[in-house]
Amino acid sequence: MLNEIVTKKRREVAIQKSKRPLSQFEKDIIKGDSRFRERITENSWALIAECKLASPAKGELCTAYTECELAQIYTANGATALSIHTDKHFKGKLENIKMVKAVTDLPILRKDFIIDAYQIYESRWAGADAILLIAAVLSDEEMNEYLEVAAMLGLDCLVEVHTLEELLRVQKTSAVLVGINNRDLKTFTTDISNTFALLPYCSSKVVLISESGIKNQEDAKRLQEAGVKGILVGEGLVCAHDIGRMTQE
Ligand code: IGP
Repeated sequence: MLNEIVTKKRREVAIQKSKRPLSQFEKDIIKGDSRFRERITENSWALIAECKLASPAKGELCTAYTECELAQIYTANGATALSIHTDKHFKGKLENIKMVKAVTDLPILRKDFIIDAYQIYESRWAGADAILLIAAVLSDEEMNEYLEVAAMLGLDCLVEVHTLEELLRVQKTSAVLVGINNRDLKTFTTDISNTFALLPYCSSKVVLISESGIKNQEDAKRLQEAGVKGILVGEGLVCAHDIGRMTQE
């Protein structure tokens, strides 16, 4: 699944680059420091609430709300930051960042498969505060280059790992925000014990976020007690009976 998505993404980015070269919009990019990492570190516990309408594994997840409506509910109920999908496998598009930005003050993470520096410029242009970098699809050179480009533009990075090998690679870079993904992107199955298994290998220098498969308050509490700084939750919120209450809890 992951390879397929990344192959499509490379094609998509190549087309986009020829349709709208960076030189055409580079002057419109507003640099300046993002508040994403700061928001996460200044709080004792962080919830990155993901406005997730669909996923490749489960199809449609939410029909009752739009991304903007979800963003408003999460903001009103105390989320720390928001994650917005811009990849089409999740029913996302780049414009969603601008739309959501208009209805919230919370910092926004662009959720996509970043495989080209062009997408980092595009993220800043769209108003994202942070981008996701997935170690599984990037070489060490790419990771270092993208971290540098993002820093130059004033964007924060959440660098995602799923395996110990990826965690050790990422800890050799300048990454500070590290996400342990409980979802195996090859099979799309989730298991939060992945966070507990990798925790002993995490450097004290990184700020840890546990991502995916977090279903309820009990999962959140166990992760908090184990020492992670925050969680990234999509389905668990979007599929809750009372989204607002779940966000608060
Ligand atoms: C949210 P969940 O299980 O709470 O809906 O997961 C988020 O972690 C997940 O969407 C995600 C993801 C990714 C999706 C994390 N990393 C990389 C696509 C690509």
